[in-house]
Amino acid sequence: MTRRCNGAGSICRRIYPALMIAAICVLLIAGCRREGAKASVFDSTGGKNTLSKDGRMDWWRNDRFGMFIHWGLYAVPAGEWKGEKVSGIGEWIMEKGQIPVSEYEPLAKQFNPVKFDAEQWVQIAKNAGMKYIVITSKHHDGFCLWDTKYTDYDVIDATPFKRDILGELAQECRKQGIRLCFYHSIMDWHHPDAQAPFYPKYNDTSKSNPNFDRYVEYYLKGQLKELVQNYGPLGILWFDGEWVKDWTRENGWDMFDYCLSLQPDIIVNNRVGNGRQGMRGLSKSDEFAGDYGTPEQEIPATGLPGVDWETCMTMNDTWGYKSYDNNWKSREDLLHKLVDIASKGGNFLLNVGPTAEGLIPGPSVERLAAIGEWMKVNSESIYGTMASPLGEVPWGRCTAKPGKLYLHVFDWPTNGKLEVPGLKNKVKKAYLLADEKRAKLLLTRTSAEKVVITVPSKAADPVNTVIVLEINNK
Ligand code: FHN
Repeated sequence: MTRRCNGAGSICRRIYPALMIAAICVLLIAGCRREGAKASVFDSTGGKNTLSKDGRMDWWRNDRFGMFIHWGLYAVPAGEWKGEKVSGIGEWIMEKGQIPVSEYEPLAKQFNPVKFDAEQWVQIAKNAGMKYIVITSKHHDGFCLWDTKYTDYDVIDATPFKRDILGELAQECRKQGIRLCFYHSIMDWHHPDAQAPFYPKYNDTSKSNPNFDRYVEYYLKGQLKELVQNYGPLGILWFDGEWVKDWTRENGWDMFDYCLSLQPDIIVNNRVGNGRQGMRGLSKSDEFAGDYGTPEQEIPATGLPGVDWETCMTMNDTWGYKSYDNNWKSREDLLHKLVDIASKGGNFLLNVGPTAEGLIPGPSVERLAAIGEWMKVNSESIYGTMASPLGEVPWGRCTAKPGKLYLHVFDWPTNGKLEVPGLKNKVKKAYLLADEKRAKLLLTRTSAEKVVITVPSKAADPVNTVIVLEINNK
């Protein structure tokens, strides 16, 4: 494959030295600015950015629920290589299978997802109650799902499909009022200035690439600018793969400022910085760039007051499509996770891994539809809510708004008496959220800290029935 401008052309040799000097200056400034800006936490673009962090985060804190989409060439082998199953998450087949670039690249010729329908995908997300979509513009394998001028290793130049997937999604998201966001990998197993030379261990974090800064300044930043300018405004730039040895804390701040310079109200996750504490996902401190923490495949045990976080999770055991991974979480479990996360003040980014044909797997569609049925009745108890002010409750979870508590009852009391511990506030009224008449439920205060609600013998929804309490704020 003739590579265009990703590290070999003559023009590059002339502009690179200038770029290098620019890069060093930027990093030096970033370094000393960081010292100065510690106090202002994450809003540090020196006045360039009119919106405060709170201003930028407002929609995100309200919306609570998004769709993660891992899609790319790895959907073609779907977990198998040369007839052998390859263990691990599907999108890592190039690394787990130790596949050379020369053997992996030709997958592009087989990538022809004729059943891809942006309208249907966005509709599936919207019907589930999801308010934003984060799709892999480029994952670790380096393949680009849009028409980029920085390489031919993209859906337009390298595949028979030749349709601008991100362009079609951007249009549909605008039409259906869903915020489009891009996942973008800092680690790149295809780019010669990034981790391609580390073959067969592309993910070798002990290795460094002397040309990595060139990759950052020219390729990574160039493509991010393309994505924001061609498909924006975007909601979030969701970075990943920041654990490579060459990515520094300064790189993180520099990239954070760069993203805000491209779009002042954009949100950038904490994987732009390299302070993430593993799968726990929160940054070690505010020394590291990023607007919010990203726990992966796990939910914090308790709420994290004052911390913005978003748990990302698979529905089975893989992010990218694997034909034989059918270890699907139940719809009940997924709904309980959404409520558990909201009750702790977090967002839920739930993943789908479409097939190489362009279809979201059936079991994912079913589960999202089921969550959507519940959200149609109960979304008031998720959007715009805050973490529960109550401690642990034995029957489920609680979310809150000023003057209101939403009791999410997973285990309906067989005796028709729901005990609510830890509630000192005066309760003015209790009713079932699903009851349009909002008929009053009988309330009894049994102690300074406990009220008992008399409820119907049968739960309106066995998975989660919501009772609303109208309370005095103090
Ligand atoms: O390596 C990736 C993985 O493929 C997937 O994209 C997840 C999603 O958050 N992030 C990384 C693992 O932490």
